[in-house]
Amino acid sequence: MGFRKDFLWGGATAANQCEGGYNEGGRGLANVDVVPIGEDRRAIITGKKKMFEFDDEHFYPAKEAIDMYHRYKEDIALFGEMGFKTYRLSIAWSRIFPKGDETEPNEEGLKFYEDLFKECHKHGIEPLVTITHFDCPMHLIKEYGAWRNRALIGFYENLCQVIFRRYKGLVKYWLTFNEINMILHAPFMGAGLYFEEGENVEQVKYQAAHHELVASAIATRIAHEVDPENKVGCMLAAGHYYPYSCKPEDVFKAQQSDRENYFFIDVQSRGEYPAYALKKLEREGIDIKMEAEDLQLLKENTVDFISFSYYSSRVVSTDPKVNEKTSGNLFASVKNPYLEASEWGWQIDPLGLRVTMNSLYDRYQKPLFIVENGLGAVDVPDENGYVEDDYRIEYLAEHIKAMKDAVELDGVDLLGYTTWGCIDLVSAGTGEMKKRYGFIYVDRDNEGNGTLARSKKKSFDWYKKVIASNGEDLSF
Ligand code: BGP
Repeated sequence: MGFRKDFLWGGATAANQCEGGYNEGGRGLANVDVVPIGEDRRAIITGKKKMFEFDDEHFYPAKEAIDMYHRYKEDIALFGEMGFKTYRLSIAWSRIFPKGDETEPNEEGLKFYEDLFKECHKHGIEPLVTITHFDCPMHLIKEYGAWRNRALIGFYENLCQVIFRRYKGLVKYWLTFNEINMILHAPFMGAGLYFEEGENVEQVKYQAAHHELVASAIATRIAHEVDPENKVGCMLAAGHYYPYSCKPEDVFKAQQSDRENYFFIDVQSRGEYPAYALKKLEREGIDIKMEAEDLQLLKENTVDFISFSYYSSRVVSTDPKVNEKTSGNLFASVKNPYLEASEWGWQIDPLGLRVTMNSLYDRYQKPLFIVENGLGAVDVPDENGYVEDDYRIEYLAEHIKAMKDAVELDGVDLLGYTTWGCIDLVSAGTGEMKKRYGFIYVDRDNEGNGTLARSKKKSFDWYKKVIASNGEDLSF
């Protein structure tokens, strides 16, 4: 009973939110670099406001982030001390191909990740690598219009050819696109899409999504060709939709809303466009241009496992009077009156994790991997940088209990669990440092002040114990 013996406990980060070193080692500029903190951020990440370069009025937190580019050895040692079995990180595309369309990769970038993966293995940690976590080289955005252009498939394929070969034997778990459904909610941050005046936004998003889906299938094919040991997963920003009431219209709306997100995973896992999606595209006049080989590529190269992020469930209603909204992971949702919320308004629903796991497992019948979950909170460190973060421990313990129920009582096959932001890092949604998720505190504030020193929070030792007991001991 309990979690599998080889359960992959660990934590997750993304290159742009922790590395910094944005112009070092030959790295090129990417969309994720030019999204500032502040009130313009939302318009920029959704592709409504153009920001293709740095300007003097804004602060860009990803430039330096938490400087993991220079400090990864120290950080990985701390992950090792907690007993991590896996560490989820992403490759910055523009470190390997600074502009994105070169034929030869940048050796310095390749070497950086090779050293980092070796460092992980030194501590008995299996890397879990996201090939793209929101990043797209700026040159591909300016010259090609990012993922709206089919040429991106070829550039992504080059990236995959290079990294699968170079890291053979060092990496075996891969995710093709982080939160692939984010293209609908944050198209500039998620896929480099900026919309020109008068452009059919839905048409562009779904065409770009098709390109990503084909690219994901090609990546899966190459990964399996290069090393049959490779395991490739898709990655969904998950969170089951609840109907606000049992009114049939609400229930139907909840099902429709889930499908907006499942669409991507249906293609990546089942290998074809689902009937409901084809009907929707037809109804809305969205015409996706495909090449002859696309459907076969999708069919023949489905993913090995389903990974997802989970922070909260979501709620929909058809009643205009039920309109109190809540924030959460860039998805609009009606406020759930039964749930508490984090300081950022994200509602807390551990049982929703079990519901979400069951929905995904019922639908795909493939192993699941929870690759993001956690509580973004304000931490107040003492003079030694120690934080008594009982609120975070409580959040994680409740979610681990729920996932254990899904495994033990419902029979869901779960490969692992990596908490989001295992070390404090820059928030994707807001650009803040103040919104912290880590077991490790990083001395840096929203304005970029601080020594960048690392210190352990109370949750550090707690998680260490959780891992050592394979999820049996959640006490604190
Ligand atoms: C997910 C992203 C992560 C991460 C997380 C938390 O959508 O994959 O990159 O940041 O959400 O969100 P935030 O940073 O906005 O709190």
